Amino acid sequence: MILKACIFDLDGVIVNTAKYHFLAWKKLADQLGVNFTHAFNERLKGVSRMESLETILKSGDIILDEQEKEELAAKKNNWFVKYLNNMSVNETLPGVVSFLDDIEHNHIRKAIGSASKNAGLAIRKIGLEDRFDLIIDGTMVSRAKPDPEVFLKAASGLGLPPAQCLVFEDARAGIQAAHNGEMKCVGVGNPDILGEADVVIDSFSNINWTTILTLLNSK
Ligand code: B16
Ligand code: MG
Repeated sequence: MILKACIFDLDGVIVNTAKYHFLAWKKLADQLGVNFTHAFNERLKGVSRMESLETILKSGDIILDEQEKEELAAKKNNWFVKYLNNMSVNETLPGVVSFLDDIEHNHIRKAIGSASKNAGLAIRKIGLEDRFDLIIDGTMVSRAKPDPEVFLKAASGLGLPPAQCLVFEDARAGIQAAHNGEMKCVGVGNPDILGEADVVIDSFSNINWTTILTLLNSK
């Protein structure tokens, strides 16, 4: 099947908003007296805001009602949005812009498939809002990754069958979402964590479309 589009996760693939999610969750976890480490944060990558909060509360054996949970989620989000607003274009991850240029040159279409309800703001802050044909974010889906909804919506928005779309993901839940949607997936990051992906790259530095096709074909 000939690939005609790339669907990019946002956080950890296009921009390192993960460090801001970490700082904001850590602040909340500290207030709740819950131990919060980078290893724990790994489990929240690609996972929705409410599910992330539930995971933190569970690890601290904290039981709250819905309204209290909404308040905590809003608190975390306010901190996170403050970090996003201070972001600049140079926080785009290495090699991303030249990879986008190269796939454009190869007539490959581009979409964002992100769980984040703040995806639009993050993309604007790094000045890439005009580089994507389509953005599907957390405000447009009702089921979180590993459900494939976000990527299937991106494929159908592009007017393509899933098999013609290649997903780029930095989180296990996202790789599983791509596979659940019958799409191939390139893991971006640590191969020890992303071993389920079809191929793994450590970043987009020195990666072009030919490299990706070669890696996929050598599988
Ligand atoms: P928000 P992605 C995900 O973005 C993040 O990886 C995850 O840590 C976050 O909880 C989720 O978005 C929701 O974000 O609170 O901004 O709606 O990796 O799917 O681009
Ligand atoms: Mg991600």
